[in-house]
Parts: sequence; C-alpha cells; structure tokens
Amino acid sequence: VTLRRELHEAMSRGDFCLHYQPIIQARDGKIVGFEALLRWNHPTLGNIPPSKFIPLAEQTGQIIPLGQWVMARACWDIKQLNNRLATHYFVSVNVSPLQFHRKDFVAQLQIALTKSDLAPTLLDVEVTEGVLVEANDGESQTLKAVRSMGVGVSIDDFGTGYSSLSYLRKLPISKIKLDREFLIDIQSCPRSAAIVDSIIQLAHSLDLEVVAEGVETAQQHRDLLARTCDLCQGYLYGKAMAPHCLEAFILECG
Ligand code: G
Ligand code: G
Ligand code: MN
Ligand code: NA
Repeated sequence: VTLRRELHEAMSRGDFCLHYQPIIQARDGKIVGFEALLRWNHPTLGNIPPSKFIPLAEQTGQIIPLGQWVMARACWDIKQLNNRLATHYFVSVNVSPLQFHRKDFVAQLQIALTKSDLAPTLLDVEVTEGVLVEANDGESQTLKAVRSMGVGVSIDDFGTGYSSLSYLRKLPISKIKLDREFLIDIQSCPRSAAIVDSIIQLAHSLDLEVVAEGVETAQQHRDLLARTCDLCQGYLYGKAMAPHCLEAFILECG
C-alpha cells in the first residue's frame, strides 16, 4: 500500500499529532509563542517527515481536512496551555496554498477560534511567498478578512522563493520569517550578513516583525540581536515538542 493511499486511514487512525516549537523574543529570550508542526507517526514505518507527506496530502486533496484539523487542534492546544499557565502565548500555523485558496478558508479559521475560544490576536497563519506574489483580488480580500479578524499573517521561508517585493506594499502582512539559509554563515560571510541586515531594515520600515528561523548557536543569537531582529526560533531555544512536554519546558526555560 502506498503512503498516498494510507493518508486517509492515518487520519481516522489518529496517527497525526502536532508538536510545538518555541518562538522567543530576541531581546530577553522570553518565550512568546509556538509554531505548530505536524507529525505523522506511522504504526510500522515510524515518523514520516512533513516534507514527504505534505506534498502527497496536497496531491490527494487530503490537505484540506488535515489542514482544518491542524488549525482547530493548534488553537485548542495553545488555549489550554494559556489557561493552565495564565499566559498569552501565540500559535503560528502553517497553511498550504490549497487551503488558503479555498473560499471557506476564513470561515474555517473562525470555527477554529470559536471552538477553542482562543483570542484571534494569538493566532498567526504562515503562508509562503508564492501565495502572496500570485495573489489576485480574491486572495487579497481573504488576507484583509483574516487581518480584520485580528489574526496575523506571517511569510514563511522569506527570501528564498521570489524576488518580487511589491506584494509587501500591497498586502496586509504582519511578520516575516527569515529563512534559516541566511543565518548559516552570517558570521563568516559578509554577504549573508548584509542580506539579513537589509531584510530586517526593510521589514521594520514597513512595520513588520521579523522572526529568524533555525537559530542554532549563541553567536547567531547575538548577531541577530545586534541587528535588532525581533523574534527567534531554532534548536538553540528548543525543538518542536509534544503538547504534554510544553508546561515543564516553559517552567524550566521561561
Ligand atoms: O520541522 P519540520 O520538519 O516539521 O517541517 C518541515 C516542513 O513542513 C516545513 O516547511 C513546514 O512548513 C511544513 N509543515 C509542518 N507542519 C505543517 C502543517 O501543519 N501544514 C503544512 N501545510 N505544512 C506543514
Ligand atoms: O518551513 P518551516 O519553517 O515551516 O519549517 C520549520 C522547519 O525547520 C521544521 O522542519 C523544523 O524542525 C526545522 N527547524 C526548526 N529549528 C531548526 C534549527 O534550529 N535548525 C534546523 N536545521 N532546522 C530547524
Ligand atoms: Mn513554518
Ligand atoms: Na520556514
């Protein structure tokens, strides 16, 4: 049986779960939110990475029910965490272009928020640049509707996909997520450092927050802080973890 055919059973079998990776404030290292990352724990094959199964789910259309489940579950989990700890962490949820392009996307967001009772300002949706570069009138309207609900919009993998920046001017974005690629040699390569600098300045001049992804070393953290990066995410602070591990992690790392 191919993985593609198993996706459907996997959902009803309850193979999928969400893990959460901390996002911290660069200036004080405090946790401010989490990115929800989908995991497929297959009964015989073990963990199957999202890079393998997300494309399959997109080909089969399973990404729609799966994406709706992710959205609802992520809002629910973070609301429960915030209730237990009296905190206001946000959750950032990856959205496939196929989900975003559906006309019921905004309604699905609303359902997830209503069922979980999570404040809309504590939800971000992550979309890739492709969605924004190619946005037509309908999609601009969707973005506006999302933002007017109070939900944030982050650009994932910023800087890797397209060179067009005109959408930044036209569309109501709230954060950009600087791709890991630019951090890898920020110390040794003046060109990478210059790109990071420029992206952060561009973002700030447009009132956007910057999240640096894939921060692995204390030196990278210092370099980002010196460049006034707002938020950071990466193995330096914590890997994605199961919801039941979050409370202990937070109490330990604040
Ligand atoms: O940590 P990681 O291997 O989980 O993530 C790999 C890729 O899978 C990332 O590009 C991430 O955006 C994507 N991804 C993870 N979870 C989801 C999800 O719930 N929905 C979608 N569409 N993509 C996801
Ligand atoms: O594409 P997206 O940014 O949504 O996916 C995040 C991916 O980056 C996940 O696969 C996650 O496991 C991975 N990731 C998160 N932090 C780090 C890090 O510090 N180093 C590396 N190499 N990967 C990371
Ligand atoms: Mn992401
Ligand atoms: Na990313």
